[in-house]
Formats: sequence, structure tokens, C-alpha cells
Amino acid sequence: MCPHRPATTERFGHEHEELEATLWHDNGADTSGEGTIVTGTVNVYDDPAFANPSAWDYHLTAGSAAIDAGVDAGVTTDIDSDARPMGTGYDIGADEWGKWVYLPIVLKDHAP
Ligand SMILES: [Ca+2]
Ligand SMILES: [Ca+2]
Repeated sequence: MCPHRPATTERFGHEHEELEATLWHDNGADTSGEGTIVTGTVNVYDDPAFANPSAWDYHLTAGSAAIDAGVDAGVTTDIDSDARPMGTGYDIGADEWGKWVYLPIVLKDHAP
């Protein structure tokens, strides 16, 4: 996921990078610098709708274009140790967005 900054090989630490699924947002230029960056077949240009980037909270929120837009990279848990995928597919990036619904436990007294 490349919001607000272009993808560079220096950023990733290698001279050649292959991106499989990327959400691009508000970069100006998508890539820059030395080396080669090969973009994959999934390139989404939309708002990642992060929770609170100014506080370094890059969790996805309900309106994120990253939700269910990713690919199976063989990673079964996200940055929060949540299982992935949730919903109809993998989310782009480190976070898998999902709603957990906790159902109440109902106890019923029944006499034999
Ligand atoms: Ca998902
Ligand atoms: Ca998560």
C-alpha cells in the first residue's frame, strides 16, 4: 500500500521490487528513484481510509478501498494476529479489516 509517498526501491531496501497488489493514493508519482519496480495486476487507485494516520494508526476502516481487493500472498494472519482473509477476500496491506460480532451467551434454566 503506497499512500502519500511513491514506491521506491530505496524504501523497500532492494534494487528490484515486484508489487502484486497495491493501493495507490495521493502520491503524485507512483514510483521514483533507482532500480526497478514492477507493478502487479491489482492496482487500486482510491482512498485507503486509514483510521488515524496522524497518530500512526494505519488500520483500515469500513470505507477503505483496500478491503477485499488484495491477493492471496500465503499470509494467514494480519498485523493484529487477526485471521485473514475475512469477508470476501484478502485486504491489501498489513491489516485485515473485519467486524467481530460477539453474541451473548443465553443460559436457560431447565429442570429435568
Ligand atoms: Ca477482507
Ligand atoms: Ca486487523
